[in-house]
Amino acid sequence: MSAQQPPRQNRPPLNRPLVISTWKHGLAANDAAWKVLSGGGRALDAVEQGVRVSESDPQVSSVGYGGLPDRDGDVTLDACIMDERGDCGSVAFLQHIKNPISVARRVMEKTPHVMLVGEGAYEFAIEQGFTKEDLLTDKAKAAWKKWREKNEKQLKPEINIENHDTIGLVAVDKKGNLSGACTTSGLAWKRHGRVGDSPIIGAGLYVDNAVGAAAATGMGEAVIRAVGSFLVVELMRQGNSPDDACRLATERVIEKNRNWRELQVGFIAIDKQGRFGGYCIQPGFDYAVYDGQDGNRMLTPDSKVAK
Ligand code: SD4
Repeated sequence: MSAQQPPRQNRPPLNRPLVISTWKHGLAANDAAWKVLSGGGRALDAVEQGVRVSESDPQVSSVGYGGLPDRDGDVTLDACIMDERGDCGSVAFLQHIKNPISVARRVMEKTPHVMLVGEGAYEFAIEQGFTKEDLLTDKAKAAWKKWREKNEKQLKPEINIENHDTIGLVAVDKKGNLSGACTTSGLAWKRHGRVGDSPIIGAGLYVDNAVGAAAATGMGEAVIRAVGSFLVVELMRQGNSPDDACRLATERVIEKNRNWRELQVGFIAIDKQGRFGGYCIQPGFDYAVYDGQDGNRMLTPDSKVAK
């Protein structure tokens, strides 16, 4: 028997379209994604339009413009996108481009590659008509200066504070097609050149149109060790609900990371029917859900560490 989907009799009614995304700024991203989805648009367009809102918002301090810089004061961005056909594109360690998700989409659509990094990703973006911009806002620069004065050597981010705000957003459209996007400036004060989970297909994001889609947020190194988002989707393929799949994948992250008590990881997931869920290690993570039944709202998932 194929392990592609849970048995037909167990399938709930369809809840489509649907979009969910990480953290509070997910509400605004969902709004933009919903405009595309409610008009009958493609999930791929919805996820790109959604996360572009967070990337362009200088108040969101871990994504795109306004993101906190690395320890040298440079804003370096990671992003990836994946569609219902399993096509995907990614950029990592990209500087000076405000909307890395759209560069990732161009990598997917205009090149034979999946991932471009650093200077090569930047040159590709310029070639594609993106403009060079200074992404370090005065606010982010001031925070960086303060961090340097306070503790130049310490790189341990404060849980839910200095390492949050990555946006992972996954959607299913009216036709039942799934897509996802993930974009971040990564851990604040990271070493120059560090790449996290967010641009890595399978770690920060994974989509399988036969099953579901998942995205991760939190300490990227911990997510990569467990290939977190791929694992969530595989657990749904085995019949687990999105909530259970996120919980079981978080348990795996815990198994693979001895220092799990000191870090945050959170997952969100949807399945093809439009069920959704999330789970995290530490309390403090929440996610935004937009569907036709209840509109756009924040939900708090269960966590390993009690609230
Ligand atoms: C990273 N996963 O670069 C990202 C950070 C993050 O919410 O998710 N913050 O490790």
